[in-house]
Amino acid sequence: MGYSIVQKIIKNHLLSGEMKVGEEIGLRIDQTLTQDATGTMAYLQLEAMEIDRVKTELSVAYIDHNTLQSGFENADDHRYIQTVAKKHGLRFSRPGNGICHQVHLERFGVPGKTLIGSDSHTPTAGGIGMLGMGAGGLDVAVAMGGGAYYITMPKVIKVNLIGALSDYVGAKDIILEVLRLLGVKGGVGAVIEYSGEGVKTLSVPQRATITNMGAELGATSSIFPSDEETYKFLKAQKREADYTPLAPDADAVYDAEYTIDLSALKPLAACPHSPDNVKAVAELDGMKIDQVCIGSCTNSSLADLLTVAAMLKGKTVHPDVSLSISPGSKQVYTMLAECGALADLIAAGARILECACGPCIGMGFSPKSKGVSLRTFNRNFLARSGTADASVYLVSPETAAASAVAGVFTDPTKLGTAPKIALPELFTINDNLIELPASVEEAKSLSVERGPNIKPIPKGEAPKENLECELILKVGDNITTDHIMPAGAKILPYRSNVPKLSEFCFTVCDKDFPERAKAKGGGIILGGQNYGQGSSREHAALVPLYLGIKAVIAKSFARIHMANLINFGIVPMILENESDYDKISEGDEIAIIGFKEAIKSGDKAYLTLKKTGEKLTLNLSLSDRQREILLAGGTLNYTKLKG
Ligand code: MIC
Ligand code: SF4
Repeated sequence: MGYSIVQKIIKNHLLSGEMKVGEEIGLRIDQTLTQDATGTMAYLQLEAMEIDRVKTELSVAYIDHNTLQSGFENADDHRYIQTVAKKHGLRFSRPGNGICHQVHLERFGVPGKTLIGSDSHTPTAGGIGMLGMGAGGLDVAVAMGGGAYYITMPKVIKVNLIGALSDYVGAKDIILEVLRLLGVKGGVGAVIEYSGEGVKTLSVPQRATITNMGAELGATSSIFPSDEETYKFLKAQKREADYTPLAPDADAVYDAEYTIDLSALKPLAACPHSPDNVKAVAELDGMKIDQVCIGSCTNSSLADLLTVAAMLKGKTVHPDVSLSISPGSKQVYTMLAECGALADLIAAGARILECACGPCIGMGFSPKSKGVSLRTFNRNFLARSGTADASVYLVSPETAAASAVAGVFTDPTKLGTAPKIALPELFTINDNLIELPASVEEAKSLSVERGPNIKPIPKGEAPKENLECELILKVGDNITTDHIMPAGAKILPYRSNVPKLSEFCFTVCDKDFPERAKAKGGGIILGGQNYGQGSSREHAALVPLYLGIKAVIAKSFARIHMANLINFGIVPMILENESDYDKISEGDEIAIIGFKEAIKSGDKAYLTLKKTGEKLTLNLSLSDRQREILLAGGTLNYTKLKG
């Protein structure tokens, strides 16, 4: 039996375990990336593990999330990351250089290699045939120290692309179609591999839009073959030496297969508040809108923004609409300026923001009350925009531009023939905002700068024999890390300050949660399906740990969040019978007798509901390594014990 692309990469990087779907495997990681909102924690953990020098082929620390700097906090974090990077052997991408995934694709990604990043959209690198995976900061720190990264051997889902996109239909519409087909849980435990004749018609930036939003499917990663288009892209970046062709074997076997006819696709939109709530733009046509935001790691490439500029040229953004544009990288921004497209955007009334995440993570540009916002981003979770009652729709740059001018939701295919965008054979390359690390010798005398906002990381504790506490919070299906630990301009400055951050934990669902958790000294949380989907932020585990949460029970967990819970010693348990969910109410006193023993060796634990005496069965689907970590009270303690 032949191998798929992802199986080939895994085979070349396998450090432990067997390549059997569902088994835990350890992978050698060639490259890592961090961004600043998760980076401070990752580097504090790197320091705590006493790793002097990174052992990867390449590690890059990006500053792209917390760039508002409305107080000293972000600037302190930036300086900490800059000094820690220099000392420990990492490249540092300065603020202003762009969004981590866009810059990594342009300047560092290599087909066939592995990359983990403390950001869930790290699979963007799959656009050039690299196996990119999102991870918690602690896992990234371990990989920087040369340790393995553990995942469960994924299934491989093949998405066969046939035909070619019509005018005004974009790569975003392809991934929205995949989301419509598979849903936000549809990729859990799987890597999505794209193949078929249609692949050849897509450029690397288009492919990267698709692999980027594989995160919204819950997939471990998404990947495209490495072919002539990949070569063309790398050559344009003067990196053709990094090219290797990559294709599946002719007899590769897949766990599932879907076919999408690109020629039949129409513009799509993900409606509030989930990326899989997909409708045709034609159905929404005419709906009044208030805001359009173009950018984010999904759709901020040169090709995307040249398309938008061509559509806006000579026009004016509708008076009732506010349009923001954030270029993905300094390279994109520079090239837009060089060819005059930037002037067209400015003339049309676009509000140009710096090349960073910006409104995507709620850093400014919150819509008006009950506002309708069209965004080329990847997430439209409740309140993520900063306005809880706003309606956020995820759309392509083509739909965004057409709607910005019309003032209403507009199907761009109505506009006739689309402008033809020619990409240059050579991009403008200037890596002057990427600072190189100090030499081993120089590094010895360098010190790391730590501002007062950087507070110690809470420590996990070994579990007690029995767990007796209150079910302190009950939530529904598809709870995102934006519910657990919201972001946005007010909260993000405290990413390095867990005590302060704890004041916001779960407030999207229940504004009294932080106070209640503090008053009761913690407890257990009950969730539904796909608990913890979305971002890789380990704060969604660290903050509950700080508030005394010992375990989370759910119908199912999202991959990265489950790994983060284990890393910080919070025990994830799965309801054996999903219908038991209805038997437990918030405020119930519960007991799990033999809790520690179950973690040590059991597949099951038994929860007694004190109000009725009824016993419910919980599954502990853990590897031996994960059991040891939980028994030690988290990965930091575990690493210390292992010496
Ligand atoms: C996001 O898109 O939610 C983020 C902000 O990039 C997160 C990381 C974070 O919370 O810092 C992600 O996707 O992992
Ligand atoms: Fe930044 Fe948004 Fe991409 Fe997250 S999804 S990395 S916040 S641009």
